[in-house]
Amino acid sequence: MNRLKVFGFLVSAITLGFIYKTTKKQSILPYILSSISTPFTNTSINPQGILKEGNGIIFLETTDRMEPPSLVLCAIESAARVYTDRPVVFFMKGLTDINTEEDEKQAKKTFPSLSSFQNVYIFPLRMQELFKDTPLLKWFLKADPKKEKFWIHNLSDGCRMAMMWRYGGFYFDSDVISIRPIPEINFLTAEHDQTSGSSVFGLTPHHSFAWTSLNDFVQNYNGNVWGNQGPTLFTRVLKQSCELSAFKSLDNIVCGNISFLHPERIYPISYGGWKRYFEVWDKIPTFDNSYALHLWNYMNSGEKKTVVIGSNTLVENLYKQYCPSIYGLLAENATTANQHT
Ligand SMILES: *[C@@H]1O[C@H](CO)[C@@H](O)[C@H](O)[C@H]1NC(C)=O
Ligand SMILES: *[C@@H]1O[C@H](CO)[C@@H](O)[C@H](O)[C@H]1NC(C)=O
Ligand SMILES: *[C@@H]1O[C@H](CO)[C@@H](O)[C@H](O)[C@H]1NC(C)=O
Ligand SMILES: CC(=O)N[C@H]1CO[C@H](CO)[C@@H](O)[C@@H]1O
Repeated sequence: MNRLKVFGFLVSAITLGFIYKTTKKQSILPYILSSISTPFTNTSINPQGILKEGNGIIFLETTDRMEPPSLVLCAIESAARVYTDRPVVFFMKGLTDINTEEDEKQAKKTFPSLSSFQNVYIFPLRMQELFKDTPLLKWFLKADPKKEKFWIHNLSDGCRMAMMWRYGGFYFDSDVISIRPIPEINFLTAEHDQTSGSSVFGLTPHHSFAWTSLNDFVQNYNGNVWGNQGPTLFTRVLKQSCELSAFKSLDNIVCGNISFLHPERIYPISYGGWKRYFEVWDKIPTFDNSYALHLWNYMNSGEKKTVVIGSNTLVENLYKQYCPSIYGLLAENATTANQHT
């Protein structure tokens, strides 16, 4: 018996040695090794499992775009750094199947600035599946995207609420830079007195606010009016539960079991001032009263301002501090580009 084992061992050793020798030149060895290790990474993985605690941070890409701008990568990285103990999930419409840990690893390799974060996950956004068992399914199947002026925005508003209904947690727009944890569970964020933003909010799974909003979304759907599905809807539904008074201090306004956060918490620079993010400030603000910063990317869709390395703008300083990985890659590229000129 023992002799047989020794023999078996020798045969394996010789075979491996042979494979190694013959494949070294073409360096197929990594492939052989990775196929040997496949059984260990073929563990299946899905959003239901990852988000089962109801405390995930959710980002959405509702277009087929697969190369997100750096601001999107910054938003996700900053959340991964602030919420180290929570899953940060980026759902992308353009992504096909992610079924195993290996698929996940490969998908994350496409985003080098995110690949080292253990709490970041990327999954396909499958709308029909997402809308299943919600009032949105019928609306979605009936809609004609080509005829819809604000289709992507309408759709994105529907997706975020369906996500919160299904999984709970926090929803963040992909132009929101996280700077410290939001110490709330069920909350909406005020853009100004009486008006709720839809860029950042949190709910427990299957919260009544999400269900009411999904129904309201379908009933009052008007894709022609900008914001009808987003801020207007949030405010409308919130006002059903309580009278919103004006903020007198930084304290939240409590509305049933939902906290309504002061504008300073997420929108210390209001939408009219969005260009301030792309300007150089005498003194970099510390945003001590804010949890995250909404950069109003849709206000920027015309001018398409971006972070410029070495410009010392506010946004560059925010990148340096809150998403140093993507900042490092951008800076590296800028250096390389300079060397060529
Ligand atoms: C990996 O898992 C999938 C199902 O999740 C299965 O179909 C496939 O055969 C598995 N592959 C290996 C190499 O075990
Ligand atoms: C929140 O309050 C509503 C009533 O306004 C109630 O129906 C719902 O169950 C509550 N949800 C949670 C998670 O406490
Ligand atoms: C850096 O440049 C390479 C080559 O042009 C490009 O593929 C990559 O996306 C750039 N990285 C960043 C972070 O912009
Ligand atoms: C299904 C539906 O009602 N879609 C609306 C979305 O937006 C367009 C205009 O952009 C409206 O005309 C549709 O009624």
